[in-house]
Amino acid sequence: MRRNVKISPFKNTVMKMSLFKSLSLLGLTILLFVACEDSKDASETKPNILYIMTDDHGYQAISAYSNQLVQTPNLDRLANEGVIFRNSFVTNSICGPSRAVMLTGKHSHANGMINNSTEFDGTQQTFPKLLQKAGYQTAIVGKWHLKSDPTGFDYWNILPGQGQYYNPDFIEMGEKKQIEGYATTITTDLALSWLDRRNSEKPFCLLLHHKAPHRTWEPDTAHLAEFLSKQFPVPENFFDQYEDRQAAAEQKMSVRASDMDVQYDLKMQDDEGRIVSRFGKMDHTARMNAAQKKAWKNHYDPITKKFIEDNLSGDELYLWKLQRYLQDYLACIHSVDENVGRVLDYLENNGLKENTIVVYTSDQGFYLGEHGWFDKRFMYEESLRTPLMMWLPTGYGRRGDVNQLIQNIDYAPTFLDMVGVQIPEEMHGKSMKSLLIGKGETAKWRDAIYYHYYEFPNEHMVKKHYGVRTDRYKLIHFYDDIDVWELYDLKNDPNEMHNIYQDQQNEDLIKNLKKRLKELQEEYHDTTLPQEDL
Ligand code: SGN
Ligand code: CA
Repeated sequence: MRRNVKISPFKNTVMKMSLFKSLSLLGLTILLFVACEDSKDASETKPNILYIMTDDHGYQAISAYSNQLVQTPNLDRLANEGVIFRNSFVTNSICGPSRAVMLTGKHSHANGMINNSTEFDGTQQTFPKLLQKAGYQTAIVGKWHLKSDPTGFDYWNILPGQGQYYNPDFIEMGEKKQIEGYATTITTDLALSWLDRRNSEKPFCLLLHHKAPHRTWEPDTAHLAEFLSKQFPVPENFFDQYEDRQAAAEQKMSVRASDMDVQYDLKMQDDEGRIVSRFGKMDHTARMNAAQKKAWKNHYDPITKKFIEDNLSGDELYLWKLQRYLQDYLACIHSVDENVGRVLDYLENNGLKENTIVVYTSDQGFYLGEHGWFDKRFMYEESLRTPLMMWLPTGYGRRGDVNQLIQNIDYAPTFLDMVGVQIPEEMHGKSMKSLLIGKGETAKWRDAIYYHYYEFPNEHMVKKHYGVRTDRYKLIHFYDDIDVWELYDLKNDPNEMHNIYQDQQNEDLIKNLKKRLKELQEEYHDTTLPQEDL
C-alpha cells in the first residue's frame, strides 16, 4: 500500500537543497571516478600499437609463408605466436598510395593519393590522428613517401622520398640530418630510442617503416655474402610468354630484359667500361664511408670479374640475373628479419608484449621472378598480396591462420576498434577485431575485394586497371590506352597463365563477377573510372 506523505514547503526546500547537494557530490564523485578510470584505462588497459611495414616485401620471402627462398626466424615468431593472414591484399599495389590507404582506411580514389606523384592531403582524417585524440602518443620513423609532412604524430623522423640504404638522410620533425650506418638498423634504433624515452604513462602507437627491401636492393656489408653460393629455385613461369595477356606483354619490369639493369640493379660495375648499362655510369658506393666501400668492392669485384669472363647471353644470362637479384634482395630481408627480432626482444624484455598489437606487413607484394618480373603494380597474385602477421594483446585468443579476404583498408578500422575508438563512417575498411577474438568469426565476412591501379604511363609501364577478386576468381579490366578484360580461375591456374575471359562457358561467371565489380565500385563510390564505365 502506498501512503501519501504531506511535506511542508520549508521542509521541502531544505530537502531539495540537500538532495541537490548530494546529487552534486555524487555527480562529482562519478566524474572523478570516470576520469580516473579513463586514465587508468588509457595507461594500463588500452593496447599499444607497434606497426612495422617494409617496402616491397613479397610474402614468398617470409618462411612463415613459403620455405623456398629464405628463412626468417624472427618474422616467423609473429606467425608462430600470433596470427598469419593467408589472404591479405592491397587495393593499389604501389608505395605512396598503399601508405595513404593504410592511414585513412579508404581506397585511393577517396583519399586522393592515386599514384606516387600525388601529394598526400595531410589534413584528412587518419587513424594516428584519432589515436592521438584518444590519449595515445604517436610516432613514425623511417619511410614515409607521401610528399607532404606527416600529420597526427607527436614525433616523426622520416627518410626523404625513397630514402637511401647507406648513411641515409633523415628528416626529424622538419630538420634534415645524415645518420651514419645502414638504413634498416638505423630505423630500428630510432624506433627503440623513441620507445625508451616515451611517456610510459600513456599508450603508444609507433609506425616503424623500413626502406628495405626496395630497389636497388643494397644489402648491409655484414650480409653481402649471405646467399652467394645459394641456388634459388626458379619460378615455374619465369619464361612466361604472356599469351592472351596484352598488358602483361607490354610491361617494362622484366628480369629478362634491360629493365633489370646489370649495373644499376645487379651491381656489376667496371671502370674499363665493359659493362653496358642503360643508366650510364653510376656508383653505388657514392654515399659510403671507406670501410663500407672496401667491403662492397671486396664482395662485388670478383662477381663482376667472373660475369665479364662468362659473357653470358639469352636464357643463361636471364637465369644468372635472377639469382643475382635474389641474392641481394634476400640479403636485405636478412637485415629486416634481424631487426624485427630486436624489436620483438625489446617488447618482451620491457614487459610490453602482453599489451601491444604488433603488426608486420609490407606496402605491397613483389615479383621475385614470377612471370619473369621484378616490381609490383599488377593485380596478379604476387603483387596484389601483401604479408600480414600480428601478435595480439591479452584478450585476443585467435592463433595461427586467418583465411578471410582482408585488405589494407581494414588496418585503420581494426586498430581503432581494438582500442575502443569509434570508426569514422567514411572509412571503407572493416574491423578485423571479430576475426581475432576467440576462434575467430566464422559467420559472414567479405566475399570479394576491389582493386584499382592508376600509375600509367610511368616507369615499368603497367597499364591502368581495376578488378575484383573472390576466393576463387579474378576479373581484371585493363583500360586507358587498351580495353582488355582478363579472367583467372585461381584454383586451377594459381600462376595466372591462362586468361579464360574469352571461353564461351564462362559467360555466366563473367556476368556475375561484373555485377559484383559494379556493386563494389558503387559501394566505394569510385568515380575515377573510364567514361564508359561511369
Ligand atoms: C622507384 C623504382 C621503381 C619502383 C618505384 C616505385 N626505381 O622509382 O622500380 O617501381 O620506385 O616503388 S628506382 O630506380 O628508383 O629504384 S614504390 O615502392 O616506391 O612505389
Ligand atoms: Ca613499395
